[in-house]
Amino acid sequence: MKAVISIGSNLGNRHDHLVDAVSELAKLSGTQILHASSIYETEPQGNLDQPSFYNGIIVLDCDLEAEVLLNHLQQIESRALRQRLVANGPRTLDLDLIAVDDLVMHSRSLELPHPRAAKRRFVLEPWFEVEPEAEIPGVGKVAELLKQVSDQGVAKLERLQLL
Ligand code: PH2
Ligand code: MG
Ligand code: MG
Repeated sequence: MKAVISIGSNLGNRHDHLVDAVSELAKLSGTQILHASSIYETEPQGNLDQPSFYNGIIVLDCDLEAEVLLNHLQQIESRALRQRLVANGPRTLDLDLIAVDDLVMHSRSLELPHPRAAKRRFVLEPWFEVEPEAEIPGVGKVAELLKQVSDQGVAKLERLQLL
C-alpha cells in the first residue's frame, strides 16, 4: 500500500527530529520511501501561541496494515521523547497518517484520510511538491485544496533536506 505521512516538529532541534524520524521510517521492514518533500517552516495552526514548525511529507510504499503502521509512528514519536502536555501544543515530533491508498475509515484509533489535512497548508504544500496529481480520497485534488489555504504562512527551506 501507499501511505502519506505528515511530519512536524516545533520543539528542540526541529531539523534533527525530522531527519531522525525519516531514517527510522526508512528502517521499517517491508517499507520503502517513495518521496520525501522539502522541509518547510510553517506558522502554527490551531493553537497560535507556540513556536513555528518545521514540516514535511513522506510517501511510503509499505506492506503493513494501516493500524500497524500507525503503531510504528507512535513508537517513533515516543522515542523522540514526545510529551503530550497540551492538545495541539508544542511537540518534538508529530507523525500523522494522512492517507493510505484510497482508504476511508473511521475507527476509534484511526481516521482516514486525516480529517484536517484538507485545511492545512503545511500538509498540502509539501504533498503537492512530491505528488502534484495527488487527491485526498473522497475530498478532492491537493492542487485545488491548496488554493483555499493561501493565507497560511509556509516557507520552503532550500538549505535543508529530509533525506
Ligand atoms: N500540528 C498541529 C497543530 N498545528 N501547525 C503547523 N504549522 N504544523 C503542524 O505540524 C501542526 C500545527 C497538531 O498536530
Ligand atoms: Mg498533528
Ligand atoms: Mg499527531
